[in-house]
Amino acid sequence: MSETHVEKLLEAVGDASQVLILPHNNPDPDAIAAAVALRYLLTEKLGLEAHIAYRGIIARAENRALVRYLGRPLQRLRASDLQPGTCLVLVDAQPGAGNAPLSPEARVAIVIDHHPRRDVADAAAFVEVRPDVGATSTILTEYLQGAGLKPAAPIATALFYGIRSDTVGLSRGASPADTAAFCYLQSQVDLEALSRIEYAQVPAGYFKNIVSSLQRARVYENVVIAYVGPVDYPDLAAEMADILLRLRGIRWVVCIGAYKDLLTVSVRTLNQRGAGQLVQDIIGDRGTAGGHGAMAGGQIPLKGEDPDQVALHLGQRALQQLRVAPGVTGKPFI
Ligand SMILES: [Mn+2]
Repeated sequence: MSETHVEKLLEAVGDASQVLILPHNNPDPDAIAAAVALRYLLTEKLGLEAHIAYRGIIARAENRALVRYLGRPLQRLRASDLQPGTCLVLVDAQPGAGNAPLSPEARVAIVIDHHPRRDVADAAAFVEVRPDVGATSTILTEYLQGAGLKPAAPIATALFYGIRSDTVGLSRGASPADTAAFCYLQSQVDLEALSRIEYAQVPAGYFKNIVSSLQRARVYENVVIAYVGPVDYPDLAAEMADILLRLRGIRWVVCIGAYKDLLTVSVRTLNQRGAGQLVQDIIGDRGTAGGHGAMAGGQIPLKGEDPDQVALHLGQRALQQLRVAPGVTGKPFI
């Protein structure tokens, strides 16, 4: 990445007195790492201290370990953070996306993301949306390189982990840019910290959720549909979907969890494409959906409906879309 490209990003900050960096809701390692790396870039190049704020919760054990390791750089977003004159930056998300922390009308100055491009992003002064890239952390690594900055171990470790988790170790949706960033960061990674993050201990409830997901999962040919029921935090359906995709003979997993008054849906496939489309097809206009070729997710607000009924309906829609014959009955596998 060229220095002039970095300059354009820095120019988009303009004369804002405050910069607020916002990852997507329930931020994952890629979003957290991208936010922290961008804050570092702005501090080094513009001498200003940006803040990072998020909506939702950081609950997954690995993500909690990551933010602990980084010195808790994220604060919960408060209404008072959104003062006029604040330069708003979205990372790993776009205006109008279901998991974006701002309304589509919010005046966002900078968007850096790798999800499929949305038109609303065009209103921002600086937009870098690269759906061909596997992680926003890759884009931020390129910015740091372009700016001639060598991040210290914590940021390098976070970016490395961001790329690794979003691309499942470069095996899903990774591009040559991801491989290049991954290799560049590798020598700067704090391996001990990385292992503490990746193998963070989990609460007992995690195993209870695994047991109930496995018991409730049903296999339809090469598709698993799992309605996990109530989950302790919204990311859990995604974690379970990752686990279930390892079942021999399976190419598609649709995992649904109920969190507060939301149903969260996670789709995983061994195919390199189709997950984002499937989650959009099954959710339709009842909620929001987004994602990539091999992994995608969405959510549906429950307006007093029975979560079990809605989940059942979503599962049936998924089977239809995946062309599983209507006569096929789901079988438990344990
Ligand atoms: Mn990402």
